Amino acid sequence: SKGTGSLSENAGRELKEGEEPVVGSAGGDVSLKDAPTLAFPSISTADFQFDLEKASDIIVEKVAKFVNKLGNARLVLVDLSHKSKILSLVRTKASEKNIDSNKFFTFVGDITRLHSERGLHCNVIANAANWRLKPGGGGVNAAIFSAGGQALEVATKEQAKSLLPGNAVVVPLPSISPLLCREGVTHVIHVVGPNMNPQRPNCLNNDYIKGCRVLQEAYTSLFEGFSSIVR
Ligand code: AR6
Repeated sequence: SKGTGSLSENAGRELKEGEEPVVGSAGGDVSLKDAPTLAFPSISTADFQFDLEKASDIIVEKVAKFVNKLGNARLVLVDLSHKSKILSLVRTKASEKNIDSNKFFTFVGDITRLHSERGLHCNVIANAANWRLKPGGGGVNAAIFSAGGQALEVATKEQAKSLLPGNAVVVPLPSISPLLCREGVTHVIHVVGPNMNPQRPNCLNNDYIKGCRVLQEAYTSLFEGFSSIVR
């Protein structure tokens, strides 16, 4: 049922998790599936142990600020499970702010397999990276570097050697990367968020004044990076 149907079929109905919005337009049914789309994970909220309430406030605030500056482009917050707490917090807060659900929605799936397994085409994906921009470490970083192959590692090194928390770097993918061949992902944007995990570098020791500022900067850098690709 994904990617089919017209506006009239879908009108008045809430989109479920894992479902794509579909709209009609004058002259026939036109799916939004080819609109430029950024899929991004919730930065810092798993391995980096950032507070979910605070993170969800920041995600919704930054999405609200950017979503209407991106033309027809879409922003999609992704997580692995239907039980994801961050997805449900963000959904609630986004609907309270009346954010257009055609332009921003949540989606359940592996961010490295959204097209092949879930039928959602995202031309850009974001990574919750580490400051060394190195593979491994678990979470979405391990998944993206593994799916991107050697080509992603090489392309990343060409753009930056390291990244401070709050910053993002846009990496164009070479055509040999499986993320491009299989998933149609043309760019990965690495983002380093604030870290509250004492076992990881640059721990902020629960300083949420600084932490929130760094997370806000991280999403600003991410959405500005996406905007530079879309333009
Ligand atoms: N697809 C979609 N979402 C995912 C996936 C996936 N394959 N894997 C995890 N998530 P995390 P952080 C979600 O821990 O907290 C690494 O070791 C996950 O459920 O990946 O910023 C790096 O090297 C959560 O909602 O990132 C860094 O050192 C979100 O992605 C450190 O972890 C982010 O979780 C960064 O930690």
